[in-house]
Amino acid sequence: MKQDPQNKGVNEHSKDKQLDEFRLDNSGKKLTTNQGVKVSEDEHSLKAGSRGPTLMEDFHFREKMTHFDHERIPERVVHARGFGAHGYFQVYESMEEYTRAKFLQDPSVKTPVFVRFSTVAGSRGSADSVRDARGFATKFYTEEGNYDLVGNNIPVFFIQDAIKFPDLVHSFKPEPHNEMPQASTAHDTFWDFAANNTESAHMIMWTMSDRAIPRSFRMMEGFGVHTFRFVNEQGKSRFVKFHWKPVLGTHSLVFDEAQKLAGKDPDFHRRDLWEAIEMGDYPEFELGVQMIDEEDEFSFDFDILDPTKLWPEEMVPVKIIGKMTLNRNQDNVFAETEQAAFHPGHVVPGIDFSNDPLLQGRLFSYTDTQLIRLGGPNFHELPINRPVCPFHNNQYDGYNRMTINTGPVAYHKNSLQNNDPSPATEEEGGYVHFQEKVEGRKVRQRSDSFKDHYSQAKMFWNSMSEVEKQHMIEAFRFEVGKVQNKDVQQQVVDMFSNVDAFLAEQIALGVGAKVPDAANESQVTLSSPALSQMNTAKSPKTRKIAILADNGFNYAEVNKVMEALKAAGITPEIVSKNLGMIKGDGGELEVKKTFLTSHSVMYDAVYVPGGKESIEALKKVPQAKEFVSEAFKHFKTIAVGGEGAELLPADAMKSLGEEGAQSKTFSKMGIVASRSEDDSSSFSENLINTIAQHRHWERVI
Ligand code: HDD
Repeated sequence: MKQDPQNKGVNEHSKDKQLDEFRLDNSGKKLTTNQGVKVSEDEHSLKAGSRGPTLMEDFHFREKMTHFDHERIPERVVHARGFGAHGYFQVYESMEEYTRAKFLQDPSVKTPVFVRFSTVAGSRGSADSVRDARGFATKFYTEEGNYDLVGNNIPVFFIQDAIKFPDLVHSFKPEPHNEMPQASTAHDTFWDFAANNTESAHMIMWTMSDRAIPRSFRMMEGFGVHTFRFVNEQGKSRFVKFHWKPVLGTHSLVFDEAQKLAGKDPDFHRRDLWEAIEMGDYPEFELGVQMIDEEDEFSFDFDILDPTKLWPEEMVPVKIIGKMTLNRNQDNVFAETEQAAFHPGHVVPGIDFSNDPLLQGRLFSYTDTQLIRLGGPNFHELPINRPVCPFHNNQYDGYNRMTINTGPVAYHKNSLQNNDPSPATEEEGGYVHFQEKVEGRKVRQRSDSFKDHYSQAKMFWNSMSEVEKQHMIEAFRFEVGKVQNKDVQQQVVDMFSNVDAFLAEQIALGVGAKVPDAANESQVTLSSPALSQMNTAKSPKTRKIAILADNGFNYAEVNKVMEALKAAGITPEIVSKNLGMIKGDGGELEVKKTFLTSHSVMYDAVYVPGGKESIEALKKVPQAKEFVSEAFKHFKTIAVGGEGAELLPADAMKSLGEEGAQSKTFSKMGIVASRSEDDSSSFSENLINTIAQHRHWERVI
């Protein structure tokens, strides 16, 4: 690969270094106006007498108030609520055979990235844990310019043509007459849209699945959704789909938990991301690509340009090509997360577009939306959006222009400046669009090959485990159950009878609709094991466990278990009635949260250590019992040491049966118990392995 000497040297720190030029630290500084004049007083406006009117000449008051009055910018029309983090991307081995993109060539290069995760439907202040797709937008600051991979955690989309995007969004946003409901598709207009635009069936299957309630941004997949192109140095093109695979595996909340979290901690996902990075548990995602040769464009029973279709991984394997590590929290959410402007049209040489009609429309929409949101055409100059390589062109002026372009020439071609800035040849790194041959009549039509709306929806259903299917049925019943219009409910049930008769019947029973004719269901038997979260990677790392204790707890036991948990990368937190220190026999520990400031839904597991006095105290606190029973209900790991078993809810004892009541030590259905002193190391080991399982669906609830 030829290197452009001008741009050489992009590394992991390039963006951070650039951002540093814009950082402003107020500590130890005197207060000034925006003009730099020191302010002598900031408590009182300038008045004619201490009880008199405020004077117009008070420039400090005027400036302070005016700035405040203009502090808000429009939130994103979709994906308004989001949170970002910095990091870097590194390719595992050169992808030269497939693409000329320089950031995919050299395994020693760390390309800086900024990622913004988001929900789609809710306003900027809405809750993190709602049922929704999640945005997963990555800006790679490469030596050849910014490359944005603007994807979701779901590999398909609701619609096939961008012209329907405003309709889709109007249907899922709060209804215009009463602005309800917030951040939810559980209302008439969305399901009316769905039933009348049946191409949405496949993505709805995903949004009704556990994928739409992720445990963490760190534990969800990302997908570029569309088919793009890789183009190599020789000009050979291949169709490509992009995947992000979380190293920690893909895990979800349960719906009841997600709903409670929306109230208990609306910032659950951003807090989780922030804290993980602060603690050095850097989120990692591997980048995968699926590639299809040009010659095989028509070899599949779906159209590869149709964004409502995925390429089953078992059919087109995902080649893992590199890893992204998020290792730095942002300094200022407005300046970075809020002002970040992503665009699927921000590509670099070696990455090109396909004719997917959804992608084609997106290529218009993203710049257009930044013009209103960020107030003009110079948003590329905002620190977070600046490329780390130089940029030169004749696009001058406009609101908030920051560069000072020198000289009289702002046009091409010119002789006054030797034609500079001059276009680069392909060899010099100039972007040359792939020369796809296209011909056709101007028509407002969709290809017949986009007409199958149900086969992959059925494949998704076939791929789910029984537990996942049950969750989907409940999600459908919840969402469609909130629809007021009976007709719409029936239409939805009828629509999904084209997917699966049992699913449609279950929705119908739940919402009191007519059970449709089973004859319509899709006959597809294909399944894709990669779609089930049951088959994901499992790890105890970065999980959080609450330790419920009070004075008199078994210090030796807790200490030993805590050490083992920490060594396994699990974060234990003591939860008790009051903050401060609690005393055990042999030592004391600090309480991090109380039953008021925390809740079972904020943890992956709960552990109640032994200690007679401690357990007696906990038994008197209703929230302590609720903590454990909620953990049981949400299929989480529960550990009890010694007398701690007395806090196990009746349901747990019932499902444990005889064994639970009798044996001293066991690990069953996600409940780990130790009633003897001498088995504490196997207890810790069992506990760690049990936490790694994420949830324990074998429990009867
Ligand atoms: Fe979009 C934002 C992802 C279809 C128009 N979109 C936005 C964001 C993500 C996506 C992750 C937030 C970026 C950020 O964090 O700032 N959008 C998708 C995916 C789609 C998709 C994966 C389908 C495959 N989007 C789509 C279509 C259109 C848009 C068809 C319009 C034709 N999307 C927008 C937008 C937004 C946006 C209105 C709102 C804020 C922004 O762009 O910057 O232009």
